[in-house]
Amino acid sequence: ELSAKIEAALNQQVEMEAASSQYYLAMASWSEVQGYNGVAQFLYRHSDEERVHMLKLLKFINERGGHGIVPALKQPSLKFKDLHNIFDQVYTHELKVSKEINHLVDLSLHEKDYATHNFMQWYVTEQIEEERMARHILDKLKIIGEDKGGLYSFDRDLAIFNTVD
Ligand code: OFO
Repeated sequence: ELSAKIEAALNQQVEMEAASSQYYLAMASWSEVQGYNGVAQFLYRHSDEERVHMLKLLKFINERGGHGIVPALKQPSLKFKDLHNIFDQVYTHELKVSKEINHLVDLSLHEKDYATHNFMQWYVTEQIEEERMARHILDKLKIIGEDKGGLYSFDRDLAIFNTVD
């Protein structure tokens, strides 16, 4: 059985994952309009993965006798300066998500909710991967700088860059 405190915290995380999905969807759409189809494919996939993260939490809440709340969503940023700007935002956002996940892990221990603590380990592992991926992409973009040929190859490579959800 979930305590009211844990249920509220889990629902907050539902909202964060849903917001992540929206952010990445807006980035995908912008990239597609700019002609970066590979980047767009990558971001559409990433947006879908965030929805899966959201659903997993929602179902866990319901399984444990709570009520998973479908959140209202704010409109995300629609315009971006360039790809550097997009992936800077992805990285910053993932760091923020990791912080929230850690907070939930902390809280579940504090509340002696070991089932939630155990469930959250999947997210801890996932965030290692999310941060690693965002850092890896930023490193590549740093090498490329403003080189047009580099950006062209980057876009092509991202179409098949695998993310693990
Ligand atoms: Fe849900 O992992 Fe990214 O935000």
